[in-house]
Amino acid sequence: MVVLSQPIVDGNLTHIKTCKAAAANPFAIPVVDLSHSGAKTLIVEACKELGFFKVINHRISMDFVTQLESEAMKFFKLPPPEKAKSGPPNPFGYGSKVIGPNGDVGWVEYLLFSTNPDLAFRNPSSAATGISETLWKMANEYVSSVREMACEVLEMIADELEIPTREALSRLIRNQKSDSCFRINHYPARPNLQALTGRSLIGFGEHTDPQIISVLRSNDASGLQISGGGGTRWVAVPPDRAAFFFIVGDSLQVMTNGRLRSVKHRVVAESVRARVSMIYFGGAPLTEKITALEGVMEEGEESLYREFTWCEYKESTYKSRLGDDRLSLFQKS
Ligand code: GA4
Repeated sequence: MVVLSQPIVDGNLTHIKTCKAAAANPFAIPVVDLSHSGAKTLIVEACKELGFFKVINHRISMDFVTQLESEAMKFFKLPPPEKAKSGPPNPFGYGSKVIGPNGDVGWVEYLLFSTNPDLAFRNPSSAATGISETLWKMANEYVSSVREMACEVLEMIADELEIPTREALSRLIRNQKSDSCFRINHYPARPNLQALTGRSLIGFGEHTDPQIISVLRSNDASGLQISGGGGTRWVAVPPDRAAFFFIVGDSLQVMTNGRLRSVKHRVVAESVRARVSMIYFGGAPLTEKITALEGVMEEGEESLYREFTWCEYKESTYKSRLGDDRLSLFQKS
């Protein structure tokens, strides 16, 4: 699908990219039943082929998740000046339309938190935050449960790849110093836009996640698309409010020397329903070397990437634009 930066007819939206309103190709997204004995094989297959899969039977209470979602919506319904008290997101806090520090924009507003050990904005200006105690508490509890599930999945990956230490990956995000974050995105509905222009707004532009693994959960509004067919087309991911979607990040690609692949994804804002998604990004501690794990390489296999720490990669990430190929800077030629 071709993305144009052509302006659309609406004063405050002219800077947001649009794409054809037509749906992306449907595609069978791999589904993993976490309680099934063959789960680890399916997970690794999906991570190799697509870098993406859906998890069911995960034991996380959906009532709790729905409550957290409505708490988050209470925040997003506050008047803009109230929400702005929790911003700007540099890098953590409330943000609206602006994504990251280098000029990316989208039809989205969000809360971005640092997660370790507890949720924080690490931004002194956001002391007078409009975020309720309940939202902080629930978001913290949510992150702990999702982190545990991510650890379980990372241990299955290590097992299946026959990495000698089962905790080689999970220890990185369980670590008190793990540099992880949590984001709640709200993509408001935009009822007249498609009728007016025949185009859809880009909510969150295409990118790969720099961390190890991301866990996404959304309400029933569509919009998430992943790059499929070796990067030749966009594939629509049907929403499922009861499931979690796992996204392989750049760090995991490096740690498996390219066996598992980070996947490009984006969100196209739906015109009729507002989309709310929550994403936990599991990252390594800043000083950790991001390099192929012991036991992953075949004899004589060369590392595809030069050695770097998560801190170096993160710094380079924050210098890049959302859609840049960040890993190519670390690839051996
Ligand atoms: C993409 C994945 C996560 O949402 C995120 C994003 C971060 C941000 O929103 O501040 C970045 C983006 C993400 C990659 C490139 C830089 C940094 C915006 C941006 C333009 C929190 C992350 O870790 O990297």
